[in-house]
Amino acid sequence: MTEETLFSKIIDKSLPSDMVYQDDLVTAFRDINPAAPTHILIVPNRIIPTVDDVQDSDEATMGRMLRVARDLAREEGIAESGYRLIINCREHGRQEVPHLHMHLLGGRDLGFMVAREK
Ligand code: DGP
Repeated sequence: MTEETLFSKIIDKSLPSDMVYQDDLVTAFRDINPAAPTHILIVPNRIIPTVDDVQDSDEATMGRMLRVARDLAREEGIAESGYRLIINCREHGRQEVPHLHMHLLGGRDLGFMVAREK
């Protein structure tokens, strides 16, 4: 069995969060340290450590994450102005929590996608 993660405890509600959505495949909650007016994390209920660990059988879950992102962006009123979806992976991606998650960020101009090396 896969070990518990911070996010799996949020998913099973043993840790509190500002949860905005949950279904059979995914859960969404507000980031504890928001980087934009809207900053929501959309995570698979199944513990998948990184994008590199996604299985072919997770295809429906990956699609659900995008659909939920679209719906939440509309609910947050940022669909028209635009937003960014980010999934960090491992060390170079600066992934901090080893439970796959997609950041939904919006509500302001987010600047360039990646800081360029000087
Ligand atoms: P990443 O660097 O992609 O692994 O992003 C991890 C995000 O998780 C980071 O933006 C902060 C957020 N986070 C960490 N701990 C908690 C927590 O306990 N609750 C919530 N809601 N968010 C958390």
